[in-house]
Amino acid sequence: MAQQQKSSLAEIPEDPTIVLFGDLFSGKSSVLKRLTGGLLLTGLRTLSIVEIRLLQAEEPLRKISLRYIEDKNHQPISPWEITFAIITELNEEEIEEKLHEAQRYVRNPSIKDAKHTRLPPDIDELYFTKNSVCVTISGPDQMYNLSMVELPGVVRNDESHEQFVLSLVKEYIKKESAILVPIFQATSDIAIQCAYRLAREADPTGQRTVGVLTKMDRIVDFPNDDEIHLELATLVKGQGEHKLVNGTYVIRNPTNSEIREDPDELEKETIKALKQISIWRDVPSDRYGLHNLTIKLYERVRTCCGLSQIDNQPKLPVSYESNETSLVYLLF
Ligand SMILES: Nc1nc2c(ncn2[C@@H]2O[C@H](COP(=O)(O)OP(=O)(O)O)[C@@H](O)[C@H]2O)c(=O)[nH]1
Ligand SMILES: [Mg+2]
Repeated sequence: MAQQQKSSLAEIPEDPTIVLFGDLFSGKSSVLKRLTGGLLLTGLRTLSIVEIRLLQAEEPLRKISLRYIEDKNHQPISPWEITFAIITELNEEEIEEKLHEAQRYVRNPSIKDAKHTRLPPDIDELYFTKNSVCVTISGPDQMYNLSMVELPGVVRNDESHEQFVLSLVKEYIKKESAILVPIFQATSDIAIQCAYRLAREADPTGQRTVGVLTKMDRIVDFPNDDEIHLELATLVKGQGEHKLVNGTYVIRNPTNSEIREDPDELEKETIKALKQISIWRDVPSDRYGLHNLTIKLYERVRTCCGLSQIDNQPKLPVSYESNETSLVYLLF
């Protein structure tokens, strides 16, 4: 009987999870920030797993919780989770501070009561960890339960960290409920970026994958470098060695010195310059920009939830304001 219960529970489909993965500094946090409409994410560090959960609930609530699945020796434990802070009423700076603290608490799993126990002054028990920080955004208008996860970036100068991150990414993206979002950066060779191989191994047909190509503004100034442009345009069309049937989306994020500028305007400028280059002219126009990426992800989420694409089309905003094109906006 107990066995039966277990197997029927295992069949309950998990909520769709959009998983962002790729090399360190490829632009994962920047893309996540824009997908969530600039939501409170300035306090993220590259070593942590951060999950944004959008949930249907009666009461509107925003909170940070800590999820522990391993101890200070990286040994698996029965997963447990605690609410760390209710952030509904906090301002951006306060949320950033809470996020910073939360990311340290999950690296100190011996602390059982994070709310009432101080952090060690400098050294954490774990340098990298599978324990994660979760930001929950819930409310009555939320149409789907959906998570977005940014996984730590892959670095190549530290083998134990590299192995850790690679196995972590594999664990997340093998699930049927995962929507794979490999983040490629235009500034280095696609074939050597780990995201390409990981996506191909976990999703050979490409059905669950929606690629993202960042930093095209850094390449657009070299229009005569045909080989590079051809490789990138082929990736965007989904016609590379790994056939990405959903394509790859050209996303241009602000640099650190452009934080105060409108990201959509910057993106439009880069796209305009790119379309001047002949190789890019036959790339479908719906492969450019955050707005189109959002629509594609929305489509994948609906498919994952078993909903048809025809009825109840996304209530897309007419304007091109960053907040209004965000996935959070679409899904609320
Ligand atoms: N020029 C340019 N810089 C970008 C772009 N996307 C991200 N960056 C910059 O690349 C750096 C790393 O970005 P981040 O999102 O933190 O990468 P992560 O480590 O993958 O999360 C930051 O300085 C960003 O401002 C882009 O499209 N163009
Ligand atoms: Mg990051």
